[in-house]
Amino acid sequence: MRNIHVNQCGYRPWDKKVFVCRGTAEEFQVINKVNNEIVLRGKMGPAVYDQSTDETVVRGDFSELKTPGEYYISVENLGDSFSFKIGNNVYEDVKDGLLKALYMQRCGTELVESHAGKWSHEICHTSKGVLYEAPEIEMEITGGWHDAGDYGRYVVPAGKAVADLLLAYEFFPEAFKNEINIPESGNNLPDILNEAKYELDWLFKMQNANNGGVYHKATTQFFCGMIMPEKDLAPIVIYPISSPATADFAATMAYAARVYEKFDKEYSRKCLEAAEKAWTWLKANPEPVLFKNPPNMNSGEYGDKSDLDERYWASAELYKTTGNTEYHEYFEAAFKELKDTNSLGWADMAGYGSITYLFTERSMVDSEVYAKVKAGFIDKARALVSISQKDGYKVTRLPEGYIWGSNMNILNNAMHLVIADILESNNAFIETAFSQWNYLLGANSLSQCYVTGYGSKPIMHPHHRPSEDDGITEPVPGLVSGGPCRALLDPAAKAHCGGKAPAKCFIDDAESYSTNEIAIYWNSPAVFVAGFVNLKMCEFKP
Ligand code: G3I
Ligand code: 9MR
Ligand code: ZN
Repeated sequence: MRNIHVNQCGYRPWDKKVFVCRGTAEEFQVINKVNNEIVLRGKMGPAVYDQSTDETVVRGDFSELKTPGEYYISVENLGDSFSFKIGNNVYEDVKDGLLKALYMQRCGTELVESHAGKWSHEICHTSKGVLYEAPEIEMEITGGWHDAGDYGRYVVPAGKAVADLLLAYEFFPEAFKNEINIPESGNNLPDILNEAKYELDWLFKMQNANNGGVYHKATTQFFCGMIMPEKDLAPIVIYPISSPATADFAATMAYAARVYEKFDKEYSRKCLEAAEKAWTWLKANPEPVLFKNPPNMNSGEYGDKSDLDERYWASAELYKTTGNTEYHEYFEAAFKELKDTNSLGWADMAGYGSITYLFTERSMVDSEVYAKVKAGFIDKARALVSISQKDGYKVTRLPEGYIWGSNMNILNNAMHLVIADILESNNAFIETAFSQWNYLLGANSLSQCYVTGYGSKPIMHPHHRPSEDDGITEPVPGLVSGGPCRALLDPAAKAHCGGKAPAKCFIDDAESYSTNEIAIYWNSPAVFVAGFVNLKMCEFKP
């Protein structure tokens, strides 16, 4: 077991470079991997107790070392770290891989070898879906991404995943110039928008053409076994319309209408029309229509307690896109009612509404409301910094924050911090965002790189059906694992993680869906953060 934890994808020459060490020590050495020469000696910081891992840790800072090369860190009595690179482009491959992983989740299409390499597979889920409430009615609903390790397709998490990609593109267009070898590469759209469009094209099909409401999900009745998608032939059921799904849809489509406008006016118009139609349904259904799994079935629920945050987000997007004051009025009223206006989780989407409002042309917004939204956003960023400063690994989560999909929450926090810095420049925001990135890629107490296919100790056994059944040793690359979940919610976690500290309740085992599944909306905030860390020094300061 390693004691010295680094970002296994490396560090850029100009960045602050921090590593974490379990145990106590006074000094560290950075050693050139090629000739084993010591290139830097440094002093460790003070020992701190980390609650989330129940460890005493020390941290070292080797920012001084800027020369590109391959190195490792060595500490007397505690051993060596994995080796890592210093270089300008150390995060480029992982950024492309994180985005490409969404292509690998595509449903209703063959993944051909020229794009998918050895992870190619046949076309899947081509049958029509039947309406849960009226099984005699069939609908064509092929396409979109498989949600996660399962093959369900759910509107709610799709909204978050697409929004993250659109934000990544809007904030960091320079970082997404590479073609990532998907079927559409080389057309007039950047690949990040090509990939998002694959999901948007499916989302259209989930809208009821008559009333504008959006069906919650399209899944088989029960999760299938660990089989390839083309072998999953059970009928696909389209579950009822819900208001969170409809509002997420309205928001996503209204947002897409803006982003695709300059590339394809017709598509943009279609997105806006669908968004407004969904809003019409929401107006006709002012009370929440929340989804709960009916009995005798077990695909993901994506249930919610409230839809106000989703409606708030939808109103922000529709207002920014159309300038129609009806949406502005809704937004202002919802802002007053909401308790949390900053979350970026799949069930708590208000943060997306706030971000959109904060980046709406100043002449369109109400300056008082704007100031309040902004103050709340910045306060949250400060609170995240303060949590991170007390954490041994600089994570922005308290011990109780290691829940199912904790890595998404950590990446969402990094997103929040990056955006907060754009609104109000603050080095602590950027440093803390970087610490979350470092954590994801190995600077954690398990020295685990939580992405498949990258780093020295990548995830090898995600709860991901294709990776389990394709007969290939390496899992599909670029997938973000959910990460530690203290609640031990699956048999493998119960068997292996009992008694462990929260941030250590993780097992790289395909059985452990509560700690080691993958999901499109865990990749998507990673794509955003990867966009940010791929900018050249200071490029992100507007
Ligand atoms: O929010 C509460 C928190 O307040 C509480 O302290 C904590 C204690 O455990 O629980 C938190 O709720 C958890 C919730 O996720 C947070 O988002 C629930 O316990 C936990 O069961 C729930 O897990 C969700 C899981 O589905 C089970 O429903 C995950 O968020 C969600 O990402 C996951 O999604 C699944 C789909 O259903 C099916 N497809 C795969 C996908 C990924 O695993
Ligand atoms: O594979 C399923 C995964 O996507 C879900 O997140 C998880 C919890 O809902 O359930 C997984 O499926 C398991 C099912 O719930 C129980 N039988 C075993 C299934 C896969 O191992
Ligand atoms: Zn499929």
